[in-house]
Amino acid sequence: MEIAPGAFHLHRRLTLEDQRALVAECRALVDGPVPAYVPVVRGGGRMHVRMLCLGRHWNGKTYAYEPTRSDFDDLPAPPLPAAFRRVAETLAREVGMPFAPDLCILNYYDADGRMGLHQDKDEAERSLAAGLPVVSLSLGDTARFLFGGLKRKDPVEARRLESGDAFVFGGPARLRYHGVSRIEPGTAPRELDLEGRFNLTFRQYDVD
Ligand SMILES: O=C(O)CCC(=O)C(=O)O
Repeated sequence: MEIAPGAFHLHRRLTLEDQRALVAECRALVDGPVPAYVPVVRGGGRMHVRMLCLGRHWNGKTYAYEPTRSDFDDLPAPPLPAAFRRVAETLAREVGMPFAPDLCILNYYDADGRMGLHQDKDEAERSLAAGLPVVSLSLGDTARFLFGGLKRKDPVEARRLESGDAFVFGGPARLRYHGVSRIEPGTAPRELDLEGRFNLTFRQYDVD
């Protein structure tokens, strides 16, 4: 399960029952009073996901975190649900990493969804230096997940992230490039009654 130092792929880690509960909460959130939206990033490109940040908002124009969505509608980021936080803490503990997540980026991918290779490096310097992990949960359709190195041009490994999988990268892997090249439509477990994919990435903005 440790695929590289500090990077763990926990295959089918969540039960279907847990997945169903998380999917119900994701659905309510993305279509709730502070809905998910398609960010337009620095340079003018539209992302290929619908995004909703919980706990803290990630601004796609400034690449900085902020309490309200000043790049879109000025609404406050909804709080991080306690149940989400507990799942992420448990997963980090399982792989031996300290973690007190206070924010989550929830992305919805439709059949054409994807995300270019990038590093998650907008959290506080101390959080990155401590190697506090990113904990990622996949729900619904399978994603072709790309996991590279610390430089953009490093070789990239493709992994299939299935519904219920967790992927944790911290310590020496915290700043590795990663992305999603495509979704495999129609692969979500029937029991979830979900077209597309939710991905939740939990982070801890700063050390305590
Ligand atoms: O959807 C995924 O598996 C990756 C998401 C991601 O890279 C991110 O939110 O920064």
